[in-house]
Amino acid sequence: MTSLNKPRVLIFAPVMDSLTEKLEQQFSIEKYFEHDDPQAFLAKNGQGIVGVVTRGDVGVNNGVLEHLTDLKVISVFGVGTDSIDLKYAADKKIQVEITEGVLTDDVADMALALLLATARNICQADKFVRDGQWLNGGFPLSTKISGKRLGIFGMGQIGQAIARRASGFDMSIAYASNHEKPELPYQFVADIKQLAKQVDVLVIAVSGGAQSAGIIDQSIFSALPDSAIVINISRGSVINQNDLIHALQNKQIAGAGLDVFAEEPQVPHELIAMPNVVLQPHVGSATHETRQAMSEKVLANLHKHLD
Ligand code: 8YV
Repeated sequence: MTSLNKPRVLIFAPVMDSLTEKLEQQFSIEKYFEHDDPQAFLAKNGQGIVGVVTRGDVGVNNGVLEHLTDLKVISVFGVGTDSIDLKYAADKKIQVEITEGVLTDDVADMALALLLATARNICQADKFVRDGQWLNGGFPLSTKISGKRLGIFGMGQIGQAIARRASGFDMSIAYASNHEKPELPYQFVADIKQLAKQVDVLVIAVSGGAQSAGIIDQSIFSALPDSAIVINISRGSVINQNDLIHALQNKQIAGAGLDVFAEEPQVPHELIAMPNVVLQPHVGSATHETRQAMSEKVLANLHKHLD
């Protein structure tokens, strides 16, 4: 196919170089972020663009979509659709495809890594050795995780993968979710506040978006025991970040492990200053293997609708 008759695809947000190269080979590509005035470019050239590629953490806004009158598919590099207006897409008969399934393991692994790192002070202890402090005496005691009570907010694929891993640590598992999944061997607690009252660790694994925005707020932090650890691998928007900072500063909870934040890549200095908080730069799915699988899925999802 010459570039003239290849389907036209807009890359809305930068993706991995290797994926960009494949997109350039297989489609006629426009890069939104490379135009000085991308809206003017789209107003003139948006017609005929049939595919959009974007990232889960970025999505795409309606101001862009309204110029793409021939759009058939938005192929998301990720599983989050919280930054896409799904109703608008459905009304315009635009398919929204995600890289479902392939990042579940990595994100669940990250949840456990954050949990262990936070409870066992892994980052602080690493620094302790590197700084030569061990020569002056031992490192303070940390908190046991095996056998503790885990609460998972959100029992989709990622929540379930976290539960399976935590079972290997002999943790008792309860969850709050839109609805009970009776086929799962975990305790369902209808109310997130009730769940908070009965756990040692709360892991946020629910989808982002309006329906979950700010649900983990002061009322949940007060319900958790003051020894509790909160882990978030889903979206920063689910936690009221100011309430989290307040809860940590006032020792309402013992620590937090966070891969996601309210306004990435901005991380509040209060969180950076706290040694009982482990911070990651939204890398839950960021392994070579998974990003490769995600790339392949992004391409397959485009071809499914455009070939
Ligand atoms: C990715 C994500 O980090 O799946 C999602 O929605 O947020 C992450 O897996 C992101 O989409 C790539 O930048």
